[in-house]
Amino acid sequence: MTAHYSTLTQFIRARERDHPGATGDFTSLLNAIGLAGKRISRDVNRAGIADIIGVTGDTNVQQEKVQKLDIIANTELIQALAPTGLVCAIGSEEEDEPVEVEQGVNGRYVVLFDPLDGSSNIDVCAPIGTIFSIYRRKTTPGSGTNSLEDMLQPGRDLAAAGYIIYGSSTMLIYTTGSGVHSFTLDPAIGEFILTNSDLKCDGGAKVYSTNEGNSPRWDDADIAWVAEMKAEGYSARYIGSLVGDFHRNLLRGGIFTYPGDKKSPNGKLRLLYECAPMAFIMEQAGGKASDGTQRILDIQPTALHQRTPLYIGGANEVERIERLRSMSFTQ
Ligand code: P6P
Repeated sequence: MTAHYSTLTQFIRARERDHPGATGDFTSLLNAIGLAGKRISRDVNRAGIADIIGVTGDTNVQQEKVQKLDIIANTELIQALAPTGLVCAIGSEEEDEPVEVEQGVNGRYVVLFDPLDGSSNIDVCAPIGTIFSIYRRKTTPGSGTNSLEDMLQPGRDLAAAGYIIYGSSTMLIYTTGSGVHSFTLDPAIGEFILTNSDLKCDGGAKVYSTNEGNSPRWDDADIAWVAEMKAEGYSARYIGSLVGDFHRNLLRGGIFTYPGDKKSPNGKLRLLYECAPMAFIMEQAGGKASDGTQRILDIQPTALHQRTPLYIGGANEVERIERLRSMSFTQ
């Protein structure tokens, strides 16, 4: 039997053929994101040489220092998506407000992304990534789009979500709700090659991933949960880059948490372009994602950059912390 060698485009086209009436729009969208991912991968891998490491001196709407590569990645994603004519508006961690896309006035999608999550880790060569959400437009084309209405949709309505991780290799992982598919970039030919057509989070690794440095500000449920993990022999693994921590747990099992605390009751991670896309992927891979009391995918967003506590990974671990948190509420 010949080896099944599928590029990202071949794989998506084959699956579009499974959906009668598919227009090929989705292939164009994901190819555009893949193109931006190839450019960002090239830039990240030569950052120290091309003098694009470091900060711009600005701070973004998140009050975080903006890295030069944050802006480069943000620009490359917008430059790749706009010409498709399929995207009416773009939401980005690096943009205070939605970006209306002139070429996409009749576009049927909105795309939100964190262009380079974990970018403060670039200078130490830790894995970083692009995280993206794709929603179907709710407003009528030509109706003077209200982009926020198109963007503030719960994760359960996502058309697709994915991430590109720039690590020891560059990988693109996405789901449209029919399983999780992973591709590895072959830089020699500039193609993302299929590596797993139905990725499952069933590795069973006893790993918990959280920033325990914040524990003095945690509530008793989070403190109790980590104590239980330690008592049961779980190992701690924390890169400090969501895409890196998430990808390890997706492949091997385990749980990642970024709880709310006394200083930041809603935690640090953003719902629309970090937590919801990762929750969609994790649920499709057989895991769970919660804010401690409800599914991440059921949260109705009210603001573009809103944050949420995040507990994501193996179903058993997430259910355990939800039980603990419900008990602490009754104490
Ligand atoms: P802390 C990176 O800045 C990021 O947004 C995520 O990628 C990562 O999971 C988190 O922040 C790390 O935050 O407070 O542990 O450094």
